[in-house]
Amino acid sequence: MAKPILIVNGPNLNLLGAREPEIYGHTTLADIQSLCESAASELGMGVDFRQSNHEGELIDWVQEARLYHAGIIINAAGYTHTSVALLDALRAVALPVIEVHLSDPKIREPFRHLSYIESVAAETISGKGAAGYVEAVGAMARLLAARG
Ligand code: CA2
Repeated sequence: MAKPILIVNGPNLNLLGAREPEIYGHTTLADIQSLCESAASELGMGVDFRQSNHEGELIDWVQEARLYHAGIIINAAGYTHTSVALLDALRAVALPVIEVHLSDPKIREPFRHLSYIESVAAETISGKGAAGYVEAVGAMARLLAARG
């Protein structure tokens, strides 16, 4: 059985659909999980979809992915712009990484313009809402197929 893709979501994304719909839309994280599961299943893949508000837990999951997952799709949320530690973990596991954001941080406040994750990501998909996650699943399938 092929290893699943790990989809990691960072702090506050559990609030999706309940707060700030003008920025993040009305889709909940559970809706996004279902969309990703369907997209992956159509491509013959599985996904392991997680969210945490804790940097250390996100890092533990990334480290464990080395053994249990084929690649990592990550929306590190606020940690995108602050976490060298998460970047180090992503570098250490040496799995294919795709960065995804619901909004486009590059056209928001200046403190969101720096992404630590970007340097390790094969691709960054931003500003497409939940559809960006589905696109990321397709992109990961192509990356994994190209690696053989
Ligand atoms: O656009 C994205 O996906 C972000 O990663 C979302 C982060 C933000 O810090 C990044 O700059 C861009 C924030 C996630 C917080 O999500 C909320 C959802 C609903 C209500 C409040 C926060």
